[in-house]
Amino acid sequence: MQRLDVVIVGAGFAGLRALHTLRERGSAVRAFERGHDVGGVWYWNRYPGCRCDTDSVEYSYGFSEALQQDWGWTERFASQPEILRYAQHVADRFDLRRDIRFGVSVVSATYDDDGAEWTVTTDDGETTLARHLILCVGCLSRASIPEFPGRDDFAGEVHHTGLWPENGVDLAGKRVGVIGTGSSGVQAIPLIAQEAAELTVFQRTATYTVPAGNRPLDPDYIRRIKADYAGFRQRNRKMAGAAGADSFIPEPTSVFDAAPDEREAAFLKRWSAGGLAITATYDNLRTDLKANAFLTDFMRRQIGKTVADPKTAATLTPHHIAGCKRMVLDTGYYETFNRDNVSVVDVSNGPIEGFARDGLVAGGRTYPLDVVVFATGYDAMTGALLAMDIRGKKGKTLRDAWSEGPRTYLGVATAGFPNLFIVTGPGSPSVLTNMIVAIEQHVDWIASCMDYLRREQVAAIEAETDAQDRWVDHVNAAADGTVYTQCNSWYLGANIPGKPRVFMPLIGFPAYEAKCEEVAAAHYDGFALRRS
Ligand code: NA7
Repeated sequence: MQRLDVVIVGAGFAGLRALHTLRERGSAVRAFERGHDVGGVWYWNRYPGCRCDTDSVEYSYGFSEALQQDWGWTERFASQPEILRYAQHVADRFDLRRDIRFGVSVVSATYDDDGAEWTVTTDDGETTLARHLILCVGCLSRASIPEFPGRDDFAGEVHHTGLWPENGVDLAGKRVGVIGTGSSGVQAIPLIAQEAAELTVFQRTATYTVPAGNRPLDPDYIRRIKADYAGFRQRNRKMAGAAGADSFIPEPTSVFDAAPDEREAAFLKRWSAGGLAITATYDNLRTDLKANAFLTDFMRRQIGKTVADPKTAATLTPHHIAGCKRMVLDTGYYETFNRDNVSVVDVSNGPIEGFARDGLVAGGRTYPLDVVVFATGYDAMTGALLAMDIRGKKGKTLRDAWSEGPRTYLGVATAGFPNLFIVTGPGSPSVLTNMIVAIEQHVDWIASCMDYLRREQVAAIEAETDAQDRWVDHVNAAADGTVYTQCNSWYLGANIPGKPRVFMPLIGFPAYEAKCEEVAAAHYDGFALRRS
């Protein structure tokens, strides 16, 4: 049995960064990854049209000046193949693969209080001992596939966007059904429509989507960024979403003070520029519901301008307020519904009942299909963590500790589970920010914490229950009254039957980073430290 300083679960962007940083600082580290290569969500999400909705020059690591100077992004929003190539390049460049075991899943991790170490077991039966366990399993990595009856009887193919076959799916000449109109569905639908004979979109909730305005990157723009990449990263780090320093700066007026034509022009300018910066046109759109009503109204009106059939346009128009579910970026989404081979079925009132041998049944009607695509999302933020049997002090399971929703201190640690760190865990800004920035901030904080523990000869570090309770209250208070709590979303766990309704990410990135620094400077205030 191998004994290490650190076991990392996952070799996506978080796992790679943690492996590199901790190894550089002298720890014996090993990562376990269920995929057969690095990349995490970008390894698994191979569906047509998959791309990032954060600008590629920002959705990349900032820790190595040589890396950011050498790497060249080709598009404003990078596609999945390009992002995967980037992850592979990072793994090769920093020689990370030699400390990663691919194709194995961690099934359990058990903490031994006396020895202050974790025993980690993988699905091939191997066990590893480690002082620290770092969970880098991703916020949106545990696919959610509704259990519709009759699936085994269905004669056609079934795929989930997040588990897309590596060699693709041949959709030519087929009748395809897509269930779900979140980011994955909205990205895939225009491309599937071009390939399939017929496409039927099963929509439970209409989505707000903004034209991405994707384009090849201008070499002058790249040169400007690279001339001071560190400064660009620094400016982004001061933004609420840790991104958009060049594009998210709000208008200097409150939305209430802007005249109607000024407001319309401001929204239109950002709509035409593409990207999610429209949500930051005025700085109170996400926090003030009355202010948000202006954005909601603007976005609803854009749909009818593109979709030719008024009935289809009405079906595609959301009823909830803009930004309360995660906003989506698209390329040609609404235009797709003007094609003759595409139709949308509203299943909000007549839900999908199950599979028939030759298709899907919804609202009492059978829709004949050859391929069904589940674009039904993820058991977000906690799904991949709770899929493992994690046992802390006195054998308590993480599942029990979080039975009423996740409880963490700073989103990075949880009481009862010493020496366990979660990268971008629930209670941290994570999915409400540029994920790469959130990952790097967490990994650097954890690495400094481990240096401190070594220096001070601390065997075990554990979040204190009081500090954790205050933190959970803080996360809830930050979300109260904002647009995010006004509808059912995966932020709240509402997409998974039986999941506790708790707003999981923390709103407020720059302040969060300062708070983490403050905790570290105060000798890890809120954590109990047990000396060796
Ligand atoms: P999302 O955003 O969770 O979207 C899932 C979609 O699937 C959404 O439209 C759901 O409708 C729909 N859904 C889920 N279950 C059903 C059932 N049973 N019947 C009909 N429709 C259903 O997942 P994505 O993969 O698109 O995106 C995840 C994130 O990845 C995204 O936010 C980006 O951050 C990247 P609902 O809205 O729940 O009514």
